[in-house]
Amino acid sequence: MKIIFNSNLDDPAEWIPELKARMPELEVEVWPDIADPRAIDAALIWTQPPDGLKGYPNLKAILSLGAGINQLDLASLPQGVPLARLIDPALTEAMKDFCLYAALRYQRQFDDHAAAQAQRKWIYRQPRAKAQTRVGVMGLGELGGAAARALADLGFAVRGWARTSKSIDRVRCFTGAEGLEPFARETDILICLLPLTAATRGILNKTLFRMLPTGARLVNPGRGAHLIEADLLAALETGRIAHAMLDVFSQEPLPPEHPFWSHPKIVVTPHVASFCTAVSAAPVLVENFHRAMAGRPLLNQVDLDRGY
Ligand code: NDP
Ligand code: OXD
Repeated sequence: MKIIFNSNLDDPAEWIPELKARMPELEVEVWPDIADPRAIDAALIWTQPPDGLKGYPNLKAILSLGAGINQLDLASLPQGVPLARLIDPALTEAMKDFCLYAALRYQRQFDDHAAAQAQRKWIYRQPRAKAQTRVGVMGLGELGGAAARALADLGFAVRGWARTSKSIDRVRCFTGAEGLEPFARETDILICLLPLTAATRGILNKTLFRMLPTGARLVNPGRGAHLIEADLLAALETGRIAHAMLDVFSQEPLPPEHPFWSHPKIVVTPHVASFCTAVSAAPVLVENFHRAMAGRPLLNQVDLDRGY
């Protein structure tokens, strides 16, 4: 089996040995050094190569190097080739940890303590108990579902919102457009783990912010284009949103002149909420290479009509 590898984020020198250790017959060609596009069976990519994938007539699968797939420009992918996202246990674990960290950071008021320290002020205030701290998770899929469960295990009052109805132990679940307001009205810490689709683009906006209790916190490890940036800046100004942790941005890397960098109520992290490593991802990828060659459904296959 022969694949094309293309990524500006992932080093093929790390990935190829891990893949070949589990599948010695695998041949990997790194874009742009492709000898014969007709011989390529599958693509392992973060983004499409600049000349796209339509010139590879025998592709049996496209495997994303990310859990999100919006960076692939779905409309321009070759028709009829199955696409899979990359989900592995290490990625889910890291996202869970990020969400636990964010919720604890806000519940224990560490941002307030940092602001007080900058003014040499000793402000003793007891935090609200975890059970009284309402964390709302938008998106209850692989990552949002795992985060919601972990937050509930830690003792937070957890609510979740998804497109279709869900039943998760100790998580109050809300569904669809009509469920958004009741979900948001009692959410102190809002975590966005939605995929980026036409329906979710710009969903973190002033209408949603007005539904949240005054002083709510926003955590966005989803995608930058979920957020209307000007609406967040305005909500931070009025205090509707007290603080935000942003991991993803409409433009990445975030340009040096961007106001988020120096905003006192925003923490910026460089798309590190979660990550796959070659070691953790190789077993899932190799399983998908075998499935592609056998014409079987892929693990984590994307529903192209739904867009995620
Ligand atoms: P999944 O596809 O497993 O889950 C998506 C969830 O969002 C589902 O529960 C789905 O609802 C819900 N959803 C989708 N559309 C809507 C909608 N219109 N209204 C309400 N709910 C909706 O995705 P993952 O959990 O694996 O990943 C989520 C996102 O996290 C990725 O797409 C990516 O953007 C981001 N990510 C970020 C990383 C980082 O480091 N910052 C790392 C990895 C991922 P339903 O279940 O009803 O279909
Ligand atoms: C992502 C990833 O999709 O890092 O953001 O996997």
